[in-house]
Amino acid sequence: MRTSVAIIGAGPSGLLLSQLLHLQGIGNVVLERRSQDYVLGRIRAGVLETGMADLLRRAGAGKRMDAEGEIHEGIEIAFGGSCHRIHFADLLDGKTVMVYGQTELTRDLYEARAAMDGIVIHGAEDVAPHDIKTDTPYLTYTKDGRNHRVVCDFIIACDGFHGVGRSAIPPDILKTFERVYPFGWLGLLSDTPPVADELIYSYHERGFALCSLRSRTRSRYYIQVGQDESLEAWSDDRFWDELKRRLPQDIASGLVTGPSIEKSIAPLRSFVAEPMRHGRLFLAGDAGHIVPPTGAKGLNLAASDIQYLSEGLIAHYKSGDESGLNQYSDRALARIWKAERFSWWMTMLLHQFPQNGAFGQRIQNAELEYLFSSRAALTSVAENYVGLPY
Ligand code: FAS
Ligand code: PHB
Repeated sequence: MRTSVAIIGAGPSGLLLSQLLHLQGIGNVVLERRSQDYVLGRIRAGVLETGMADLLRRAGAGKRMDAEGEIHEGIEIAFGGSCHRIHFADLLDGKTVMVYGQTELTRDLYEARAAMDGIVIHGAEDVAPHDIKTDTPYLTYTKDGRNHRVVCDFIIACDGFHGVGRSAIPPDILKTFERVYPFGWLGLLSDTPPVADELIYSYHERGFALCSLRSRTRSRYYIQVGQDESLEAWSDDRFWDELKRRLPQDIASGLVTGPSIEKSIAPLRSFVAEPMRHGRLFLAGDAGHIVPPTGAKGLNLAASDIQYLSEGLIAHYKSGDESGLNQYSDRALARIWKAERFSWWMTMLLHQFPQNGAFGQRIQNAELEYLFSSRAALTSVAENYVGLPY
């Protein structure tokens, strides 16, 4: 097969890029190793920056988000037994975030791809990039026991943290930066009404907790757990009891519990790969970077990568202008590192680090008290949370 752009991975990054290119008449193929059901079965992000929401609308996949998503004007930070609001709209002249699950937006992107007869090949195994330093790179893969080749102009690795794209960059070229946190997030999804109108991030001596939502009838909760914690050790009842202990009394008393429809533990790490281009291979989304989900940046960084990359590819094909592609890595990394900083800072602020001792806890408490004593500090958190400019 021959196409202009070969994309590895049908997560939000790959599907969004595929849709944006197709809308400009640029042929592309997406190779996904899992089934569509598997991709849609993953429960991940919930908060969209304006940039991501606008990109989905431009991709013709924003209708259901605008109908079913929730506009949130702020978040709550719980500490010292009560909640404290960060009011984005007040601090930033009306700026907000959209609360709409990644699973749903991925479904919307799939539907938009199908409506345009986009080519998304599932069950593509052993995907491998070749000749990425030439003008005729190609991908090989196997499906149903048969070998296939996709000859293209560009290969875009949207294949996530565990994908193959990044490893195609020679080790003497690729630099990686990583911090692994000594805990994970145990997440639970339930068809119960959210405990509050907005998200609550809770700093508590027993550990971090987050109360989020997917709709007025579906809630998403997280609690910090040990790095080696096993899911089997956490019955629903144990999860609900622990969550209540980490919330202010007035919030905990209003928590509606119910059976989990999904429960999983995600490890937390900060990770960046540089550069995000090597010859005709580009990295986008989690293939190039990972953030701890505390700042709700993971999916939103994928959006700015895809915006920059789609602009560069469209300029290449429409006018032979290579500047967007040549600047992509530096431009994307400049925004990535600012989001890495914010996500790291939110994680260090709100989680328990026993190894940091009592001094560490005093510093966290001082940080929180300063934050809510200073409009400047609140404005800084707000502008990072709603999303820095592209
Ligand atoms: P993805 O990982 O979503 O998609 C990559 C795709 O490539 C997958 O479908 C995979 O099957 C496919 N693939 C991988 N290797 C392949 C190969 N060799 N061949 C073909 N296909 C291959 N972000 C937040 O903002 N908030 C959160 O709460 C949050 N929670 C998360 C929880 C977990 C467990 C994880 C892993 C991530 C979480 N994230 C969160 C981040 C997440 O939302 C990502 O930022 C987002 O999925 C990025 O999308 P993609 O770059 O498309 O990568
Ligand atoms: C979620 O709803 O899954 C979510 C929201 C905000 C975060 C992380 C996860 O920071």
